[in-house]
Amino acid sequence: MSMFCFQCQEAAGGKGCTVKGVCGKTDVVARDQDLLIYALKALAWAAGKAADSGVQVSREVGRFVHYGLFTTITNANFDSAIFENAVTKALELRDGLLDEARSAGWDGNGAPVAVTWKPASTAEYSVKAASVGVLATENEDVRSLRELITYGLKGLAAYAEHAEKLGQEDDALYAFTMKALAATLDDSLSADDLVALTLETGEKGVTAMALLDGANTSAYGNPEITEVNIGVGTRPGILVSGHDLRDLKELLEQSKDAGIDIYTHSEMLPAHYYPELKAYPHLKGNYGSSWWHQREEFAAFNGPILLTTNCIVPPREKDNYLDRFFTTGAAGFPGAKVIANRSTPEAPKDFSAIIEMAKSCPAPTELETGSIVGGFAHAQVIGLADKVVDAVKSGAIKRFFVMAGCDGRQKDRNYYTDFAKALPQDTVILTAGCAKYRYNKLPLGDIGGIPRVLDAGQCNDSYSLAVIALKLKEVFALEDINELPISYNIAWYEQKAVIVLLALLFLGVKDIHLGPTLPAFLSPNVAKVLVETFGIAGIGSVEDDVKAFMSA
Ligand code: SF4
Ligand code: SF3
Repeated sequence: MSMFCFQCQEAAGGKGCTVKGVCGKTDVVARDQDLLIYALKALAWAAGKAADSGVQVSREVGRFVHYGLFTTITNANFDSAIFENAVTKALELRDGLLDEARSAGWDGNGAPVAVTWKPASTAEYSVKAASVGVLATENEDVRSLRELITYGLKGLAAYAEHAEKLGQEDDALYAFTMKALAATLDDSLSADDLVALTLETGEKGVTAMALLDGANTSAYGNPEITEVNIGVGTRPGILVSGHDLRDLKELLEQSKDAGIDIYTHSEMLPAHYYPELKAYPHLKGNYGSSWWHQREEFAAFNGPILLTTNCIVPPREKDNYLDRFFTTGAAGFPGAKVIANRSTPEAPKDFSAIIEMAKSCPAPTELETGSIVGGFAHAQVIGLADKVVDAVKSGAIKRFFVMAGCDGRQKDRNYYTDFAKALPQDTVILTAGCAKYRYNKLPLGDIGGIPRVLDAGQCNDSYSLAVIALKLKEVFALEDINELPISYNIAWYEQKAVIVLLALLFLGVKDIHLGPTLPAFLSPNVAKVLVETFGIAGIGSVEDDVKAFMSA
């Protein structure tokens, strides 16, 4: 075994990747990531100790921890050099905080091994990295809970980082991330303590998603119903993927007179729903489908591609687009061109290199024509509340299905397309995240003008779906969110979906079905707790599941 990773739904054999990631992560990068997580935990512990000693821990530390966690999300970053630099910085910050804690009176006792580890050179990183991965925790239930918390924190960190880029921060989130990371080093915590911390992670996940929702909507307006073109124009274009709306906004601004068009891919589709973004006439449309279709779709796009976050499918030598593949922020791939980070929080990034390249490229090859409709985030849906409530009262809408989450490349994900097709005509799908690509181009029709697929936006906009559910609970004067005619059939892939799941559990949502497979990182006992306490279940056959949901 040259690595071990089981953080995503595509973990090899449903157990874990041990030689090379199914995602394309090498054993070297896997170990780099293990070491970075270890160093971040040590940093978090040191920050806690410093704070307990009365030291003011700067926001810089919280920002760095969130950035570091974000880089280790599945498919975000494949660049060893980035991880090595981040480990060095984490250790420097750790040691600075420990010094401050000592000066403030800490006696230096009680530090776990991660906090006392001092490599003489970066060459020692690889030796250490081999011994600090997830399997270093021997008890499988403790390991399972520690990883569940860590993966939830990765998702939380990603959302908080996007909000930070838009100038919205919450010190309580930084403090929580550090408390929870440090807790994963604490051998004195019981399984019950860790279960409680898991739920608290869900609570803070709601806070992070709300923070990001506020950041996005205050910067770009409330998403509104929008028809998005899925065809192409005749001008060259830049294709933007990932979740970072500020990157897109700055690129739109800098390219508006360049004679090129900007297209979105995968999780960037919901950018079209924001008034301030769709106001740019050269935001031309959405090209292609979800993240895992990248190789074919990027090849056909003909122009430069910008990955602002996960999910990256590693380009191969034979792929013709490596020389027009750009990353920025937490995303990275060795050999890709990099758009440098902001020199100050206010200064825009400089997109001139990618814009210049686009000008000399051919226009995108047409993949399809037509349009899709989205923009059903909370403000828009609540604006339609009367119509929706009437449709429920009259029986025109019998049930809503929350089908948020991720897409992935496994064949059994056809389940979600078949499920959407098999749902009765008097049901409506509420979606967010790239899971939508399994059914957002199907002719599913509408119910009295309400489309049968309501897309709220990116995976973090699952928050919108929770706000909508809470609003309906209020309108129908119900005691419990679970009394609503809403079923949850969620698809997951990476760790942002983990925080979405934990957030829904914190909000009291029961009987969530999670697929296409349950996480490999859930030990049988931890899975049992989730099943018995929250009614979490996997998926079965489309026919059985539709029947069971409709009779719930
Ligand atoms: Fe395997 Fe997923 Fe880890 Fe990649 S992120 S190495 S596919 S478990
Ligand atoms: Fe998709 Fe990666 Fe998760 Fe953001 S882009 S939902 S998989």
